[in-house]
Amino acid sequence: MAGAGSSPLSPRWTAIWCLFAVLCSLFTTGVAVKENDFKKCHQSGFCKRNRAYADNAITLGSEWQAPYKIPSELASFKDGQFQATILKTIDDQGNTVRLPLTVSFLKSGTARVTVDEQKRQEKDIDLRHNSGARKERYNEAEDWSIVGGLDVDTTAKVSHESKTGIKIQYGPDFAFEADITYEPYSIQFKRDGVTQIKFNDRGLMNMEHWRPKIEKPVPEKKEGEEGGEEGGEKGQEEKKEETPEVPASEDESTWWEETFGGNTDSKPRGPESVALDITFVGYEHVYGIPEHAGPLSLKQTRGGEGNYEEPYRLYNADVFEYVLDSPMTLYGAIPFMQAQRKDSTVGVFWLNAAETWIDITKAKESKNPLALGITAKTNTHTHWISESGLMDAFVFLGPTPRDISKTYAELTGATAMPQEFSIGYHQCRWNYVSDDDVKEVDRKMDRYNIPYDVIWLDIEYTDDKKYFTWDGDMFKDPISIGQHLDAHGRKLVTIIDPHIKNTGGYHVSDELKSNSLAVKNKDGNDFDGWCWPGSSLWIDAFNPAAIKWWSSLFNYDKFKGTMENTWIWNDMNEPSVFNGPEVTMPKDNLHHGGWEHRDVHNVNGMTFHNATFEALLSRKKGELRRPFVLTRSFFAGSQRLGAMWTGDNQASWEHLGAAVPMILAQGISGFPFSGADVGGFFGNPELELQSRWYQAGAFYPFFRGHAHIDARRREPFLLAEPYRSIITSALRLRYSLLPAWYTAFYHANRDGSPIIRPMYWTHPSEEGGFDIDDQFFVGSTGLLVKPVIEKDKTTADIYIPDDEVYYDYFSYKKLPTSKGKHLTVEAPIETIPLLMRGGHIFPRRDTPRRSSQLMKFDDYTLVVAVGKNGQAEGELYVDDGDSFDYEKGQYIHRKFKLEGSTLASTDAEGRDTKSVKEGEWLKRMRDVAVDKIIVIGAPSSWASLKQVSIESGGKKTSASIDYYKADGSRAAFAIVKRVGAGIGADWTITFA
Ligand code: NBV
Repeated sequence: MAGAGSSPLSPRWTAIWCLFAVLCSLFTTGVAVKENDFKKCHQSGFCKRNRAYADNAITLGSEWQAPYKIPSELASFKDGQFQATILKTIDDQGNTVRLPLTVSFLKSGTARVTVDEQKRQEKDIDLRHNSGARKERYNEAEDWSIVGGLDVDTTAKVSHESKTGIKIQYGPDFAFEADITYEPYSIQFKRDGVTQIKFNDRGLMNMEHWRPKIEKPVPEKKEGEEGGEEGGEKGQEEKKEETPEVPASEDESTWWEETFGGNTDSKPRGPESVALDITFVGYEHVYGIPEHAGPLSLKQTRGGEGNYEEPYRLYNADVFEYVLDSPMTLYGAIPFMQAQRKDSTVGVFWLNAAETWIDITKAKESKNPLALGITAKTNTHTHWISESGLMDAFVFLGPTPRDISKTYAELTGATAMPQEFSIGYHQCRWNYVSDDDVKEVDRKMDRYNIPYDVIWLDIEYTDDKKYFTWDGDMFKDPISIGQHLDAHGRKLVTIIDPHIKNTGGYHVSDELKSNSLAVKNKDGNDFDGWCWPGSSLWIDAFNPAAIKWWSSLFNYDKFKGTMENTWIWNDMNEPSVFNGPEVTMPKDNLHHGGWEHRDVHNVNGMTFHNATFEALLSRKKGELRRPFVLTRSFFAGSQRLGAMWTGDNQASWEHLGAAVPMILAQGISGFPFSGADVGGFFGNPELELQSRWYQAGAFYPFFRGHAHIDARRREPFLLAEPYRSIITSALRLRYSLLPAWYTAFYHANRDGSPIIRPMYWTHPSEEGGFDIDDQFFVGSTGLLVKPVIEKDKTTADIYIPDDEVYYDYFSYKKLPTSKGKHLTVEAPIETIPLLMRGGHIFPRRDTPRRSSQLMKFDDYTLVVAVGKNGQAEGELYVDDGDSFDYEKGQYIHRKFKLEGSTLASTDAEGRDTKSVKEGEWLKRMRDVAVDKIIVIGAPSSWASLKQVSIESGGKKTSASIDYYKADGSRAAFAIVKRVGAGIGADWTITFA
């Protein structure tokens, strides 16, 4: 019988009904993304205007006069900074607008180019509609994104200066040069005298300056003509006919107001976009600017065969069932692009948090008729267009991908060292429905010996989608879940979304309102929108007071039912607003400090993620542990706060294939702790697909199985054989390689290197690998993975980037590889195509256990893949996986090296580890040893060995060795057992 709280008219029923209605509406249109819910460039006024501006400039060619110039008397260079005023000519009378320019040369060798608008700096503008918005251009993106690397290099020097321009040398050994031309304003960035990157070379720079609206007589409407600009096209084209003399870019119809999907944007500051053309000279490949579902090597966007018609868009959005191979926007945005040619990598970071579009075209440079036989090089032209904010771009001149990753990480920060459990396997679905359900899944995983670390609770655990509460009927005793999981080192993740049910008597909503910490609408009142809980408010995580308050909500005594092994998932933080324009917030909403949502949209998700991260740092006084927070929305810098996943994919082979390029793009864009829903979120994967997905997922930095509420249960133990065993093997493989993964995370944390690495990143000299995005190396382990992503496929063609030797991971076969060629390997359904590159040593833990915590003090196995020169090298990094004690030296970092007949372990940083005062964890690690060493490709001179000698700390011991001769294509290998050498100690093993 329905209780009083669940009568058909109760809020609970209303919410269920609304959820039902939303779900129905999602499904009635079939499974395709509602593409029409999202703008195309021509429906976004500023994108359309800037594309038109570009078309005009390009059509006019040499007749085009870019209106931006620097009078030499307004330019100066001092202490590593060039400062000038760019004058923008705005009419035939020669009137100008002043745009202050700063070019800063940073110690890292990065250059930063910032352009502002003087009138707006001085707040000398009028806002329409009595708006309470700020008058300046948004200049706080750096407060969220940048955490270092801004020190100016005061040694940067002028090498040439004249009335027409200035040349400034900077960077390592002054190998870099910025060549600034005054009229029209443009910059060339050179390395070793060769131009790499050009700003405004094509004259597409456009900074829409503030201007008052001058009311003009509205042309009379013809019958049948629509009012306003619903996405633009129709109204504009007809208007164009009436006023043919107005260039499309000066068409005012999108300046003062824009309507899309029934929502009108009041645009109190009128048009204010910033756009710039950036040319990568001699570069054919560009990568980055996630998040898009498409190839790693970005496509051209101005039409033509195989190209996109639309620019890449960055406007964080909750895109329902996204389409693949598309420049359409997704949940997160990192406006960072790198360009690659043989032996050279350069990059640009466009620091702007507003809606951004990027056009890409490639063109052969016209051939020099005198340079017979020399093929013309390709230039990649990009055109960056943002709706508002500063023009603020960082230029990286490489020359290697590693340099780019490192210098970008210096600015935006590196991947946080993860909670160790978080790189294990996560079991999620929407939803585990009760205490008992969770415990039952946990027991079954154990019954079938399937390792996993975390079980997740989606939105249904709450009472009526009121976060920080529990559905008391289904989750009667949430603490008992935490305790049950803790018994074998497992964790619980609960979802907390940014929309707060707008209802009285709910402490979160009451406090949010009474403290005025919610996002405001354009009139300054709390913005109310529709989301899972129905009518909702959104925490304004830009506000330091809101972060403080949010933090308090996570204290164990406040968020009852949670304990030390509870961690958090932030979803819907684009933010997703069901009844908002493009399923998000109106752009004229207001945030803390008076910034319009328009200015900050792409950083919004990161601010919420940040608030939750901060909250987990302060759950209990005296408890300081690394937070684990998964986010769906992100921006440059989000890597400091946790992991991301690629959102709502589908259980299809195509989506399986799309995941790796997306994860690779994340990695090279500084946010490598990423994964895709394994199995596919929507739909039901067939068994073969699910198995292949687990095999691929075992090599995602973030590895989580997840499923939609309507999808059938598919926990690995439910699967029929052989699939259950296939998936279990994939999971065990992941678990045995956790030490190698953790070491790869360490590298990401230290120098921003990707955790899984595409071919161009590891082999920047090999052009054949530049567009390969379906295989990758794991960190610096030399493990080369090529997931099978096609149905019924039982072979894999792997591109071999060099002439090292490669071994099959499972069979130890020495493969008949050849540099630059594809190698076909057998890949029946039980097998993951996985190779070991010769020359590497990687650590494993081979005892299968139920969770990573239970493996914490297990002994190690070292796998040595002997290189063609008979040598191999590798690393292990390990710490307590939970606290920040590693910052105080509480870690083990070893370097292993096989040279001739000795294998040695030394401190990778040359530290004298004896001087480190050992804490609890390090003390326990004293008893952890290298148990086994497997040497693949072991020299035949070892064949007669029965023993190896081990020397450590002055003590000599020995261990037995078994040697297996080469057998056909299988390489010779040797196994040393019961080595017993301390994992943290210096030792040498002699194979003689
Ligand atoms: O919270 C429910 C889902 C979640 O399972 C999924 O992972 C998110 O991407 N969430 C989106 C909201 C509803 C999606 C249809």
